[in-house]
Amino acid sequence: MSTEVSKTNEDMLGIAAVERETGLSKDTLRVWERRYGFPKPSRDANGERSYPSDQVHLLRRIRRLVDQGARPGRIFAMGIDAVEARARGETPTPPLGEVPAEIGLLRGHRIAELRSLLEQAALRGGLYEFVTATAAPLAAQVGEAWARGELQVYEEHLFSEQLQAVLRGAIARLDGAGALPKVVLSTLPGEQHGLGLLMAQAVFALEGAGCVSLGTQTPVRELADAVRAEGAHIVALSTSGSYPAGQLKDGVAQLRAALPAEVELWCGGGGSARLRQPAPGVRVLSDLAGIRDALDAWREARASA
Ligand code: B12
Repeated sequence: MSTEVSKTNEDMLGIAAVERETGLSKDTLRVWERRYGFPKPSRDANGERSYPSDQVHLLRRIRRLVDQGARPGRIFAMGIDAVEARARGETPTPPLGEVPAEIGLLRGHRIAELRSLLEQAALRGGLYEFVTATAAPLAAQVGEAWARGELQVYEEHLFSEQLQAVLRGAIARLDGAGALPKVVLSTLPGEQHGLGLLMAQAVFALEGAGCVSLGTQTPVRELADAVRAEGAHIVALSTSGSYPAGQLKDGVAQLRAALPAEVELWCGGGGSARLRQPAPGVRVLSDLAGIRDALDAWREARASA
């Protein structure tokens, strides 16, 4: 299956036409672009904003929801599908399956289109659905295509860069100021895989935790220093299946010993299942959905302490 995402000039509208079509003022269009990263116009030959018709269609749907009383910040965080479904009194619909189109764009080196397809998927279905139902399966498919020799290493890097940018943009739009618990996120030295870490950060932030991500490969001592400096309550580690099991056990044991006793250590990612009998104070989360339950348990324990 391939989704046609190329644009001809006739598909593109200037800002005045978009204002007429959607009823959203030019100011609103520019403010949303700056604040929420959507719409995302390209520039025409004169440097003026130029909007493809699929973005105009989404803007019309957003306008309808705003007219019904939905706040734009909520629409951009939850996704249009979820807010529309809620307005109809239904549970949210699953996101569109666009995986093959995205890999097709990657192989065709149509990177700007890949990026906007990912951004629109995140906007339509909301960040949680995007992470669990689009980004994670897509990363796995890219990995499989690479393992079969259908994608080159640099193409996989290009993909990771686009997905990271989309996830970082969406996370930055969530307001985590003063949120509890405070979670420091990283991977152990030698673990370069950072997409799972970002996905976990997105879910922590959506569940109302305060996130401090150190990126990948933080030395154990530095991680413990960061936890103390930030006054964090939890360390979340991400480990892929390629990380050597012995190194993982040693790294987790060293980190546990370096952390204050009251700070919890939560491990996730494809490699963490190998921590079969985790030491006291170490918790293995089997998937992203486990973050919500673990946070609920942490908050309950704190409330009753
Ligand atoms: C992109 C990518 C890379 C990029 C990473 C770039 C980056 N900035 O992240 C680069 C090119 C660096 C890379 C390198 C390698 N990679 Co690689 N890579 C991938 C790919 C395509 C996606 C990576 C990814 O982040 N996955 C991680 C997430 C999305 O998956 P996950 O770990 O299962 O996590 C899920 C959950 O567990 C959860 N989760 C993750 N973290 C956390 C944390 C918490 C707290 C919680 C609750 C949940 C949670 O969220 C995820 C979504 O559900 C995968 C394919 C795949 N199937 O994942 C291969 C893959 C992981 N790589 C693999 C390999 C073999 C390697 C290399 C060894 C290749 C080589 N020979 O050099 C090196 C190792 C580098 C290193 N030292 O770390 C293999 C691992 C095989 C295995 N044994 O499992 C995979 C599976 C590809 C494959 N099909 O063979 N890779």
